[in-house]
Amino acid sequence: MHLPGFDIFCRVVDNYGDIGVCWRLAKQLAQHSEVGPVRLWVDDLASFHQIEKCVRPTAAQQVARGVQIHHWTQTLPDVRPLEVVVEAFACDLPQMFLDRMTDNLWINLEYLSAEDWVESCHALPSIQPNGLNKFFFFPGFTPRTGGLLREPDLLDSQATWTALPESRRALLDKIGMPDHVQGLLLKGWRQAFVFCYNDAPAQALANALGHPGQPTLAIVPRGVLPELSQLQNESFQVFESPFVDQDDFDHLLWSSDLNVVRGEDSLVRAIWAGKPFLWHIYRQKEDAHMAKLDAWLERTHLSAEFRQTIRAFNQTDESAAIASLQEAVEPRAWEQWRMECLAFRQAMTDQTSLVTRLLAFRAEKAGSG
Ligand code: TRH
Repeated sequence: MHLPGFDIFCRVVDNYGDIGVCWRLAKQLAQHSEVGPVRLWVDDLASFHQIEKCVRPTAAQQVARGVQIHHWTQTLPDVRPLEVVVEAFACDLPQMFLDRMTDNLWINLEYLSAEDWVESCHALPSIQPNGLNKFFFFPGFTPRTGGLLREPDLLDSQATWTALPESRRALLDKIGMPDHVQGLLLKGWRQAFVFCYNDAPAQALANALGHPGQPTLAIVPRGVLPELSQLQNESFQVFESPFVDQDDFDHLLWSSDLNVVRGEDSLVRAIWAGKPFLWHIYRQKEDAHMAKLDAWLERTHLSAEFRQTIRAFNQTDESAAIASLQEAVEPRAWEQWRMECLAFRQAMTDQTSLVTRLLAFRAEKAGSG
């Protein structure tokens, strides 16, 4: 059987979202029984190394997790493009590739959005100067979009991992958490994982989570929301963690009671974790991000009170954020929030994954070509 190969091009523009999404896609394709070789071309291996430690920042070529990784520089090796060429986030393919593409399927993988227009733009072609069609592939939350990245065995892996208390203990050891801090968790402190942008309402988090009846330990990746550690008190403590591989990033989300996430990859992973979470969306000019947030909140079917909590967390009125978050972490509301996040996860896992849809799209195009 002919198995399609994939070339994925990734330019790291800012932060870790670009490489985060491309690395998940590459790993999932490489593990798929109906996919041939997978090559990932990345212009910034140092950022890549942050989220996958086995990637060597100085290697021009290397293999990791079944993916051939190439440093994307001015001079590329003399290769023929594989059947499917994925240009992530309109990163502009190298001329050498454009010149050599003939009947390849050219996909532009777009940013994730829950807005309505995504359904009408998903999978549309656009004819390019080299005569090929480039297809716009939009990830999304509905069946008429490109779907969300999800490993086929994700929920089983999560259940197996969380069933073993040793897994969590090993993870906490690995991130260097001292025994006396782990002891707080053993005593029943809530664990929050906080990966937000630095303009998040730190005071709201510290006030709401630092309740004497229900204290919280926040695990915060180094460099994220530094203000939070100045707000520690007897019922709110902060542990600064190092950057970990994506697998352990997921483990941190799975083992936390509350997650605070930010870009598109961490948002999707928080959905899969199935725990209460706050999405701290990337702020844009003229509050354009609020329309994106509202479109997404609509799709979650969360109750109005939790939508309000997430909205307030993304707005400048810190007292509103404190009040709303304080209500959400009260035991009855908390349980409701937890159930609703599980229901949202279920609704999303009932849909096919992005890789399944991408392969179906490729099969359809191969059949019609
Ligand atoms: O890094 P981000 O903030 O990226 C975002 C998005 O790209 C967004 O589209 C862009 O507009 C904005 O930057 C400027 O957040 P995101 O998308 O959640 O990606 C983070 C990645 O880093 C994710 O794959 C998880 C990974 N990660 C680890 O693997 N280990 C870690 O320890 C941490 C903290 C993150």
